[in-house]
Amino acid sequence: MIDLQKLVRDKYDKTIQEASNEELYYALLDLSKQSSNSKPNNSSKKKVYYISAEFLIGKLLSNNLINLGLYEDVKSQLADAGKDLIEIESMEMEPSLGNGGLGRLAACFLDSIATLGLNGDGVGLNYHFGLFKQVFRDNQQFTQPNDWMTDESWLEKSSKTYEVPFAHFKLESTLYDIDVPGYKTETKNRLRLFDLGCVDSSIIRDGINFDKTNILKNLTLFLYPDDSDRQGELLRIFQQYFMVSNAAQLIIDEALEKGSNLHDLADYAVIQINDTHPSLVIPEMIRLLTEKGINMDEAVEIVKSMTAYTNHTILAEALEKWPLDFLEEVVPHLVPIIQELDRRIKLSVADSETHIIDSSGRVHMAHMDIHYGYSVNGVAALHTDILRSSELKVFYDLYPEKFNNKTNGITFRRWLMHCNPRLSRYLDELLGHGYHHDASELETLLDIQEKDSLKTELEAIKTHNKRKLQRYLQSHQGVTVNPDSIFDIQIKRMHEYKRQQMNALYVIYKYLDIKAGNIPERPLTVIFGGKAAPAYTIAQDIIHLILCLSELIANDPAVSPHLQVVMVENYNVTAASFLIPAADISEQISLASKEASGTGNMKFMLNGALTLGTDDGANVEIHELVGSENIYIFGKDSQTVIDLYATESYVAHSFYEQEGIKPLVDFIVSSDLLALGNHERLYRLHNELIVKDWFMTLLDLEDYIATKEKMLADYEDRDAWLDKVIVNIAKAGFFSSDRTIAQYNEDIWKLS
Ligand code: 26V
Repeated sequence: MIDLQKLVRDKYDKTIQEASNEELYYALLDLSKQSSNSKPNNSSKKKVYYISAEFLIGKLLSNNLINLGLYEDVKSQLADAGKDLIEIESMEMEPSLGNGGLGRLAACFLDSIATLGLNGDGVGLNYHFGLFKQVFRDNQQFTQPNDWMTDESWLEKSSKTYEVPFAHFKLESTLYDIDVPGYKTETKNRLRLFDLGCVDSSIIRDGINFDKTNILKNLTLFLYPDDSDRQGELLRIFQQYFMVSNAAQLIIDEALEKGSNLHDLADYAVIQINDTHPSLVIPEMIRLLTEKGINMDEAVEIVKSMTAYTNHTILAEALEKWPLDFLEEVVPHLVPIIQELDRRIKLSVADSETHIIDSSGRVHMAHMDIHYGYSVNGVAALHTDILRSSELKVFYDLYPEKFNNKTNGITFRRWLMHCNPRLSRYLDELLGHGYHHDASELETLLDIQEKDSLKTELEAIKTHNKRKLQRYLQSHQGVTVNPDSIFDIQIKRMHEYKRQQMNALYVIYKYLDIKAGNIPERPLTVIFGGKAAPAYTIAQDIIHLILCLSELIANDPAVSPHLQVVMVENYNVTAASFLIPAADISEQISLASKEASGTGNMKFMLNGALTLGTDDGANVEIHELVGSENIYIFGKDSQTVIDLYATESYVAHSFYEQEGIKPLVDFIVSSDLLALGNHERLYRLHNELIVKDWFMTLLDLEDYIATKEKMLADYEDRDAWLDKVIVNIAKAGFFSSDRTIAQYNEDIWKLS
């Protein structure tokens, strides 16, 4: 039992009642840090280093309290003093050190690695402003720096520093650690974030612009600075090399401390490369080993036996290829090593598609990972199949044994226990605590006889969570939503392949239908959330369309009682934790074959929403697990889509001409919307959909609308709907990241 009164008195000379929420937050920060500090670091011999440019950890207070076993005690002591933990944790700044799924996955993985008692640290960069803060003005997205770092925080400065050599200067790094306590474990792991002392935020000008050439001042300022120009690309290479050189030095250091002679380095360390951003660790590790006296052939073999690569996308534009002369400019000492690695491949493999350096002198990072690592994995069964059969087929033919699938997962500590305490407590009462450690035990929910009270309770929990979201949206952006409506939610990065524009076309359909006199049985609230990359014009246009629709509908008294559109401003992990437990419908509507996995789909399912989705990414596995009667699948399948691309036979215009589709698309440039919006943006989006529509929105639109209408009708049979909800919660256990990490360990890392 902790003495919270004493803690607050010692720090602030106040009682809990007298202390402000901010003071209570800092007192609880101290408490959790002390508690995790008292645990030893995991010190077993072999360790996994999960290197990633992104760790979207979100706010940590509640999660750490849960993992440290302090949550209930703290919550009740606060409640006794009339304080609310939700309000106290709202004082914490969210470290947005990631873009979306890839970064959030890394954060879930750290939680699971620690929880399974495995020795593994995350290694990345300490971006001072992380991902930009999104604000809406004139129905458009604007960007501001997200100043998340405070004097007292989870970051602990360590005494480690390394020298990182660049072409014209050397930089000395500093290392910050964030403790990662597992769920009720004896030991802890860490997230190691490298930084640079001389970074200077005064170079930031309006919004998030800054001098991209001033590396000493900008290196760790922002996550993914805009790389649409040469300077931006060079900065990305500076960041990536800074990250991996530090990582490689740390790995060697820790192995030497444990008694490695470097020849046996692979017995001490395994590196998981999270997408290609950390790929330069391969030549850097070889460089460091040869510097320490190991010959090139052996260094290559050592690195090969300790490096594994995860692919997170099949989108060609996202596969990194750095021009060799850019690398020459930033890290000339790596160039001969990369050339040598390429030379060896060219000697043995004729197919130029597999070469590391292509005929235009560009270095294909993924190719280097596949040739010089021992494992290549995709992140969902369908994704891995597509890698094997098409995207990476030439490599699969060369190295079939390297390819494996690891279907993504999510940590139930954050995405159930923390974000949905009512549901989690109810499941505890019904099922006991076994599912906390073995999520597959959720399936026993299917055996519960008392289905009626179960349904009543699930309904009450959903309503409670809708009210909680209502309060959040009210305070967050002054929007009032109706908790008696159906909550239909699409939250993820803005991207054409994710097809938020298709959902917006549904909204237009519904708006016109209500205008035509078809009043729905129950109001519908369509909620979007997501940031668009600043250089991604069409994604900004889609946000603009959604915001204009939201305004149009809100101001139309004939429609607004029945339909509401909300675009959540600055969607982030915190917002997700309010949105997901409140959802009835989970929108997972990417063009089949394009979403590698998705992880939001898993979070919604676990929290009792039904999926409206295509057979894409992990939706395929959700579909298989819950059965066709418990999910709403629509649209063309991945093979059809792949064939359409191969034969170049998708013609958007022919779909546009269809009777049901043309009026919806044309509404984008109707006088109603043009009166509210920016003409250039709306016309550009309209034109894009008709003449290009690269991600085939119109192909699936009709089926999407019909399936959503069916879903809304089905919602009215509450008994049948809740049966489906129960199956979804019960089958969600497979998507625990504890399962994913156990598989990574079993097949790839082999830690004891
Ligand atoms: C990156 C870029 C960068 C350049 C512009 C276009 C573009 C488009 C997509 C990406 C994706 C980067 C990789 C990524 O975030 N993948 C996500 O990884 C998640 C975790 O495995 C997975 O659930 C998502 O399906 C996948 O999109």
